[in-house]
Amino acid sequence: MMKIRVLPALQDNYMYLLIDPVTKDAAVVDPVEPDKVIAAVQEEGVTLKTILTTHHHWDHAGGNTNLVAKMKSLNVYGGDDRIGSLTNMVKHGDTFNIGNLNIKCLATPCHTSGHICYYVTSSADDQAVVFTGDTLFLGGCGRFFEGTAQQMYTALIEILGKLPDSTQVYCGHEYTLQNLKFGNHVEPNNQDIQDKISWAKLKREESLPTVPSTIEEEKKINPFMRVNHPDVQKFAGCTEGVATMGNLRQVKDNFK
Ligand code: GBP
Ligand code: ZN
Repeated sequence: MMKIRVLPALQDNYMYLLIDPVTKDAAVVDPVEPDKVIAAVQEEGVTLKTILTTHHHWDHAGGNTNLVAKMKSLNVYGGDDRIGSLTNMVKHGDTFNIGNLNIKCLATPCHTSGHICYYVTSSADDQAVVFTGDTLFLGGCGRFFEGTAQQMYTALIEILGKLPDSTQVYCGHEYTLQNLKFGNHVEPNNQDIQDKISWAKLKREESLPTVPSTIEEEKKINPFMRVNHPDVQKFAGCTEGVATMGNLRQVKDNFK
């Protein structure tokens, strides 16, 4: 049992309020606009105890210091000492609780060297979600600012790709339509991508978020999670996954 409020911020960022409905304890992921977070916390009648920071980029971590000043005694988790007001430096495999919710830190260096994804499970049922920041987007992945194709391969295929298929994916930006357009360029015969484009267009016309997806769905529609698929390798002109990852990222960096 857990509740997640999607809080759109800036141009296309997402902040998330994560609530344990039993204890009313809450955490917020990447609170770049503190006033919107405080309004949601008041509406929900919950106690905000924790900030979960995915990475140090200002559009994710840039609200930490202001929110800490306004709310006091917040624990600020993250995996990079460039994160403002950090109190709890975490590493791969670290776990802690928000009320009855269990959080597991997954280190996914590449977009930035200190990037952390947060995998959340509830002890009351088998619901699981993952907050993926700028590592995994719906239908895409983050640029490799501070890492390599091997590192993104490890993140997407070996770590996130091995979470249960039903895990819900909440990412850091609304890039879904641009990503799917690239996916369709890579795999013009992938019907799942075409169906998701139609669905995402309807959502965005109503100004609704396209999050969450699931790990199962990403494996069907996200070219960066499909680098071991023959069609994707053929597009990339490669015969194995890591080189395919590198090629796809290079092509996407220049894709309009
Ligand atoms: C778009 O709008 O479609 N392609 C984007 C352009 C994450 S934000 C913006 C863009 O490059 N976004 C970044 C990204 O990784 N996109 C994936 C992709 O293009 O496929 N950011 O705000 C970006 O990380 C940032 C902040 C970067 C501080 C560097 C610093 Br330093
Ligand atoms: Zn970023």
